[in-house]
Amino acid sequence: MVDEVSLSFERKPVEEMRKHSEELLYTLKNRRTVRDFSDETVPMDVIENAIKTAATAPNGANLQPWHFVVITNQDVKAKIREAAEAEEREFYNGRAPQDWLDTLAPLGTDESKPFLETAPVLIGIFSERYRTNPDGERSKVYYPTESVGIACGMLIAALHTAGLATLTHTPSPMGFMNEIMERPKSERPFLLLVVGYPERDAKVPNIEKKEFSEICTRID
Ligand code: IYR
Repeated sequence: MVDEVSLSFERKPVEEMRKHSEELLYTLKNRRTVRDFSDETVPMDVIENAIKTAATAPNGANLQPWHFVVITNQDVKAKIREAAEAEEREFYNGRAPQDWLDTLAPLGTDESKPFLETAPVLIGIFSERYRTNPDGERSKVYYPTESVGIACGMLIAALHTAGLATLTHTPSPMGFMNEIMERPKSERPFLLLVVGYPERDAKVPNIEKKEFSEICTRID
C-alpha cells in the first residue's frame, strides 16, 4: 500500500511565474566559476542551508544516495591540496591526451591548486555505489550519478544565490577523497566543491554560453 499525503503546491499567476523565471535566470546567468578565492570565512549556516537545499533533489527511489563532507580545517585542506596536485601533475604532464589539454587551454588551468587551501570551505560530495544491509548483504542504489549530479547542481545554485562563489573541482582520480574525508569504499567521490568569496581582483576566462537556439529545439 502506498502511504500518501496531499501535495503542497503553490499555483502562481502567470505574471508572477514570468517574474520568478526571469529573476532566477538573471541570478544564475551571473554565476561564474571562480579560481581566485579570498581566505575570508563564510557563514556556516548558509553552507548548511545550501546542503539541505541540495538534499531536496529528486533522486532514484528516494534513496538519497549522497553524502556531503564540509571541510574548514586548515590541515585537512592542505592534505587535500597536496593529494589533488599530485594527481593533477600527472594529468597535465602525461596522463591527459593532447586534445583534452588543447580544449582546456582557454581556461588557463594547470596543476597548481592553491584555492584548495585558500578558500574557507571545501565540500566533498560522495555518491553511494551500493548499500550494505544489517545482515551484511549488499543492496543496489538506483541512478546514483543522475541523483547526485542533480543535487550538486542545486547546491551550486543555492550557494550562488546566497552570495557565495564556487569552483567545481574534479581531480582525477579522486580516490584520495575517501581516505582524507574518512568515507567508506561503498561511496564514490563525485565532486570537490570549493566555496568562498572571490578575491578582490579575481579574474575569470572570457568565455560565452551557447545561443539558446543551439541548445534547445522545439517540437510543437
Ligand atoms: N581536473 C583538472 C582538469 C580540468 C578538467 C576539466 I573537463 C575542466 O573543466 C577543468 C579542469 C583540473 O582541475 O585542473
